[in-house]
Amino acid sequence: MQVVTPLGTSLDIPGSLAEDRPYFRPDELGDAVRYYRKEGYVVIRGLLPPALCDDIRGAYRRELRGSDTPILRQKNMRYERNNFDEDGFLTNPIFNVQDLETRRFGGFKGNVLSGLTSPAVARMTSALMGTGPSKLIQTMFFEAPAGTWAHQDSYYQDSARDLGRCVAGWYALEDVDAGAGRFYLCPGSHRTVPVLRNAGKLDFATGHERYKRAVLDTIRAHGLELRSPYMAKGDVLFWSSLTVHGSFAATARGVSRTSLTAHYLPDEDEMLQFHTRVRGQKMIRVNGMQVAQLHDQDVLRNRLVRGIAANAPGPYAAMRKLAMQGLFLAGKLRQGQSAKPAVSAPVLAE
Ligand SMILES: O=C(O)CCC(=O)C(=O)O
Ligand SMILES: [Fe+2]
Repeated sequence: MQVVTPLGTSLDIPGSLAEDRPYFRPDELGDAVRYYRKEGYVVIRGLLPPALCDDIRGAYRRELRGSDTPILRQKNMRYERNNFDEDGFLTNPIFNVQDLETRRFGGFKGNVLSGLTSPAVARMTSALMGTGPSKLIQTMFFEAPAGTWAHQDSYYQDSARDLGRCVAGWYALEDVDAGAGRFYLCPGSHRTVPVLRNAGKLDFATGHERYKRAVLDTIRAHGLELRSPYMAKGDVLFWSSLTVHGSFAATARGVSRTSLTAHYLPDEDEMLQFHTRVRGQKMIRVNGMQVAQLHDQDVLRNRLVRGIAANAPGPYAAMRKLAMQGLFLAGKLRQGQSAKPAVSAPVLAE
């Protein structure tokens, strides 16, 4: 099927399993790791049991879909109520499922975390990182096509030890139609392009739109390939925090791309946020894996913040923006106005 890329070009992407590379089964660990190191991503077919995918979607429909509780969202980091497109698919993806209030959303949260921390996943993420055990630091839930801009995850979060140590997974909870805004990545970009720093003209507080344009310019300048694997229910695509990726705009109607994404770090690494600060996180343990929480909604104080944020979104957003600008300004002052990144050169995954 032909889709339009963010460069305005047209691209043929596989519409079925038969049209794509076979990639790897969960037991082909060594080959999968070699592929990941070379290409900056790998697909593992059937890593999540299809029955669990159905359970997650069922719990979403039961607990979340009809709820009017404000929830933190991936697109704008605001507490919002659910929004749906004309086809009834959720358009504001959920940020950090692990922070959802257990009393309201316990079934959904439990099913999601059981998938994202399963022993099969833990084995894979730690093998891909080539370190010891891995921990889960961030999650998202999508239903409608998102059309996410091209980026390297490193710009938003990475390991404070070395850039590129963070591994993320895109979990298909259904067979994803080629017209439903499929996830894409640029193979090999973790090795061949530099890390675009969250600093100076491209910083998150004042230069986020410039950053998005700079990533597209980088894709053009390096002649990067865009690749969009076919994702069947239970397949997981892992990529490096240095690999350029995003998702296409929808080209068909009435199709969803129900999915989870999850970001992992080696257990002992701290999380670096915006290439600027080490972000401490509260850790819980699920399935033997450490899971980081940022805005745990089981804590009253966080629910009060949610109430303020949801009822006065304007002032809350303005406050957040100011805090963010302060963060980058403080960074620049520390570095003698040089806008030099807080970390040294990345260690590439190869
Ligand atoms: O699936 C998407 O639209 C983007 C997901 C993504 O970029 C991420 O989770 O890091
Ligand atoms: Fe991403």
